[in-house]
Amino acid sequence: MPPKRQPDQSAPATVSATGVAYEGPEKGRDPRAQAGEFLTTPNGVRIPDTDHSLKAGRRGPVLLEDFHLREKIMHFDHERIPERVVHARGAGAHGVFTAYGNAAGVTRAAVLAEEGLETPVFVRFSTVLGSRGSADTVRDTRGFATKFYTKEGTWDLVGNNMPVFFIQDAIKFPDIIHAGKPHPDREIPQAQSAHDTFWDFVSLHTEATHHTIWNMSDRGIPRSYRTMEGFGIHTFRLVNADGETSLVKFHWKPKLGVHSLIWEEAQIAAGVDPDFHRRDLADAIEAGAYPEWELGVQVMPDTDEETFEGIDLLDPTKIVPEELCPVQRIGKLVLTGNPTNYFAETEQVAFHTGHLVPGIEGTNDPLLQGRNFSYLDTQLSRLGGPNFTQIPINRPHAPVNDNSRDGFHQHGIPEGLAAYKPNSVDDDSPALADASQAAYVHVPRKVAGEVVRGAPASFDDHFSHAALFYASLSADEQEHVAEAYTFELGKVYEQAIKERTLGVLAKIDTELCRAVAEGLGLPAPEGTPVEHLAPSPALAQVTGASYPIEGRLVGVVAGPGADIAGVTALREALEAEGAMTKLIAPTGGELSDGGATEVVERTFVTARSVEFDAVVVAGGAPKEKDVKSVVLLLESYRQLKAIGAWGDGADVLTATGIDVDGPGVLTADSAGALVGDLIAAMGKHRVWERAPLVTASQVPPAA
Ligand code: HDE
Repeated sequence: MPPKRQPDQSAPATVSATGVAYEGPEKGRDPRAQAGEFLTTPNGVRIPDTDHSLKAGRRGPVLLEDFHLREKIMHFDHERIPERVVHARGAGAHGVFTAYGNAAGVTRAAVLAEEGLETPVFVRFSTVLGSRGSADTVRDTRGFATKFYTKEGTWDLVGNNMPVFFIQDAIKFPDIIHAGKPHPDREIPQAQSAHDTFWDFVSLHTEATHHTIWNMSDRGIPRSYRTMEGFGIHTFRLVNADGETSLVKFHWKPKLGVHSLIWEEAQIAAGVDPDFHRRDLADAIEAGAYPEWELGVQVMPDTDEETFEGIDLLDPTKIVPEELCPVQRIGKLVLTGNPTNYFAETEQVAFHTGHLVPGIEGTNDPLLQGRNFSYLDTQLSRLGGPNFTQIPINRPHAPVNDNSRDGFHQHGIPEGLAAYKPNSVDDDSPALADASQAAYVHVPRKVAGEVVRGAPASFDDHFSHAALFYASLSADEQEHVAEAYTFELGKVYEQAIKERTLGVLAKIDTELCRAVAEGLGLPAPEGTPVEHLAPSPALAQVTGASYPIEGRLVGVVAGPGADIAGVTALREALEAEGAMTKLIAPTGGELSDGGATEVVERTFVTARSVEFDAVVVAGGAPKEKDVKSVVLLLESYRQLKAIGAWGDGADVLTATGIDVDGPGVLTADSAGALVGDLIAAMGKHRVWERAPLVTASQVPPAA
């Protein structure tokens, strides 16, 4: 038992951070929220006037004794904390993870092994390169970090939406990040990889090739955080109740499928809605379209070589194709709640690869080993001291009894005298647990070898998995990869960097190299493609499969005189599928056709194609061509969205220049007759058949 307080000892009263009794939400209010009806100082003194400083006379100097002025300004001056060095831009959500129980054979961790066990979680999605205020939709890797508040302690799975990383050893992290961040002289470009230093580094440091081609693929511009896969990247070691170990890779599989933006959308959204992904996540949760993923594991034998089918499991630039080792689904994550306060939760959450629970261990992957140092270290400067696990969003949901004391922002009031072990004055409390009492006992591992700065020979293969990835993509996706390289390298000034990168592409795929070289106006080096494993269909995302349309957004163009009853019918039918609509009209207000009334949520001024997954023109919509609605429709058509119209709404499409018989252009007599086809088309995410008609490729076709 923990030591008891001595009879002569008192401690501060148990009041919350905002001065009210800490005994759980009272009358529906959280005691940590601001309390009382009056404006006060941080010490609870009520304030009669917060608009004027205390002065010696109305025209006189301000007095130093104005404690309200000084407290107010002092706090404001210190509102910002250092942003994350990487992954500064993010969005978070609360949720629940439920274990299926089928992982009990491979791990003793209750969070994964105990059938039906529900564990609360907080997830933070992020971009990597940009600052806190940068745009969501830039081409970049996305972070996918999950904090599981398990009953055996906190477990963080700090992953990305891509299964590999730029570097094989943590010691290179400052190099890749310095190369990717804005140039140090002018601090541009923000949140971009399309600049000289990034391509300089990745073309010289060719172990980055595999991660770079993922960034250049559609995975670099996700449609939504809800439509991304997640990966633990490193190989982890799971330990079961009998002490048996396996090597595993973690995967998050989104219920809605893996979908991306089109590059044009990503660029427009960065301007017209820089909060695109943040808004999408929050709106979906608010609408009850709770984002869902299944957690999967690839389970591989724990052998001395730490390889699987010849693939080095300690090399974070390599994948294990799902066709060679299937992903077994072991639990479900559902995000059910938006944060109440961005700073308190999403900004202050602190993840750490060393936050592990019994049954889950790391491996000797040199990237993971370095991360285990970095994440603790960074919180010291970011969160101002060693007590960051006491911040509400970081608090474990398991009892804590460590012998750590003091430090900045200590919120605990530890009792007893002996913050050391062994002790006799507090009966040797706290006790040590053994494995049967859920202690974290590391699996004994042999470590031997010479002290060297070096890597195993298998780490020298920098190209075969990049080539495997490219060969596994659909034709549409391959074209996007060629366009992305052409765009990014087109922004590079130094010719030598472009040429060196073409040399890298020549090793991946001859046609890819040719297309990019032609787009850049440079000669293509001779193709020297490396051998690779058989293509892995699981890596492609344009597959023809259909997915639920939960959280998708349909723009409905209407105006005075339109069929508003039809708009209502369409909205209700889509809402029944978990999708949402926004009514677009020339001006704001409400539209009514005598019976039904609908609120206009976007005007021709505020609507833009990128916001919508499909655009539908209502019967009776205005026929005079407003240039902004023409842009909306033409952009949506070019971005391969489903386009629909009912009644004489089809005339608006025709007047805009959209062929009503073209692929993915749906017309019907009434809204009700349109909805089925619309849902089916949106379930495919894009009208890929339209691509050859509209996507003016930056890359010239093969001669
Ligand atoms: Fe991170 N990384 N990282 N990283 N990382 C951080 O931690 C670091 C790496 C990832 O939403 C930092 O709290 C090093 C791989 C995510 O709060 C920092 C290395 C992967 C997040 C840090 C890596 C990641 C971070 C910055 C090379 C995918 C955001 C602030 C060894 C598996 C977490 C912070 C959040 C954040 C260091 C490489 C994912 C500086 C040294 C590989 C999702 O500690």
